[in-house]
Amino acid sequence: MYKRILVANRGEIALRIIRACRELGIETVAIFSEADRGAAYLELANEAFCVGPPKGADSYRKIDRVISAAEIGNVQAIHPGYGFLSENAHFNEVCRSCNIDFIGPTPEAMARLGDKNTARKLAREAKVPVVPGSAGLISEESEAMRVAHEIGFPVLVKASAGGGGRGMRVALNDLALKAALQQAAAEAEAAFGDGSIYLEKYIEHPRHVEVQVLADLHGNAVHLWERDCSTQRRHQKLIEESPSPHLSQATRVEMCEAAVRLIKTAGYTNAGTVEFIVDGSGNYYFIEVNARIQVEHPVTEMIAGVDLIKAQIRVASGEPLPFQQSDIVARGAAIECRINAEDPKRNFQPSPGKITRMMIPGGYGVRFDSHAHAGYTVSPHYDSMIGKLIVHQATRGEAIDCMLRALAELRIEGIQTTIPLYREILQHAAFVEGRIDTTFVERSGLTQ
Ligand code: MV4
Repeated sequence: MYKRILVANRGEIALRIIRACRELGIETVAIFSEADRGAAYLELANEAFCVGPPKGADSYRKIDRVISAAEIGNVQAIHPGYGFLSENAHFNEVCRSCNIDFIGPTPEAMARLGDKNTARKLAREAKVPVVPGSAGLISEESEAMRVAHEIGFPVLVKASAGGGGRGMRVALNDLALKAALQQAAAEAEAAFGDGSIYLEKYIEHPRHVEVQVLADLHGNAVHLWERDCSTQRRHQKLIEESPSPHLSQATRVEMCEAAVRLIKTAGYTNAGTVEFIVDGSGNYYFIEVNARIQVEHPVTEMIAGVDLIKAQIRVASGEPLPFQQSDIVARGAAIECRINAEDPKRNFQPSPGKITRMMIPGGYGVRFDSHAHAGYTVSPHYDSMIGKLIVHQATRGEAIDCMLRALAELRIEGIQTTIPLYREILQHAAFVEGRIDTTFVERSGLTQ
């Protein structure tokens, strides 16, 4: 096991990783930008280095500075958290060349799955259902037309380098498809320096269901069941839950087993998420792999009873998985609300500033993962998430009641937050009945 690791992140996930390390008896080296100087969680690390000015691009994303901190800090491994350098295959490779373990998949597996077209090919190879569409990349307009007529409109043009909804265009007919091809390619070229595109049938009103997977360096891989992340707005997840409501047990098992086949085929190790969309008839289709620990991992930890961060560190250091698939039993229902410093009444405008008062909920089945506290100043330089409220109860109904109670206890004063929105969503008939898809929030009128 490692003696000392560097946490290449900030905020709640840095705190979450430091806590796991402390329990494992591992020392931690933290990094911070000038905007995070003096942050409370830095006190919990054994050492902390400033890596630059407030902007993420000038600090947490700067490979040379992060590696310098790792070298001076004398660590054996780096945990990248989520965002920043977490899915950067080049950084992953630099770690390897510096003899520092990257706590995540290999650079090769990361690059293979980071490219959506390659990931789709691997899925087909693993007999994992993909959305009907082009066999590979589209290079000719005529080819796109042919595929579109074969699968039928509406179609979706996707950027191979994209993800999380960037570089996607829906087309309803030939004329719109011509424009969509140009726009998606141009957007992807500008954003990722790679204008490669492919085509899929557009699935309307899909649910977003993702499968948590975990694999060691000895060929063992398991899934830890699914999370439903359909309750989102403009590709920003709001609420995540497990199990996914209205998913049949047969489909759930099939999907989770498909996810394991895919990561085995890809030679993927460590923790990852296999994303699917599920249509109104319960058909599921692979869309992409997230090669990192995700924000919503606590939902899975609660229902599966596995500390995913500790598991990541253990498997990265070479330990075999301490359990097999049959040991991973899903128990009860868990829900997470992302608490953001945003004003839902003003189009989710960021609301940075000083938290003057904060009261944290507790009680049976309540967990609050946050780096914020009374007196903490939310910086305008980063993602506006200031905490995650997670509940775990025997049933979904009880989890909703528990979340409403916990949200009523949670007081954050001095800034605007998304807390009031969650109280409305959790009482909305469609949510209560589990009739959620990726269009639910926007159609509900709750965010107008
Ligand atoms: C789709 C789709 C419908 N049909 N693919 C959006 C982000 C990226 N992960 C994939 N996404 C979608 N792919 C086909 N063929 C609808 C979405 C989508 C979506 C997916 C997951 C979560 C939220 C979403 C919101 C809008 C659209």
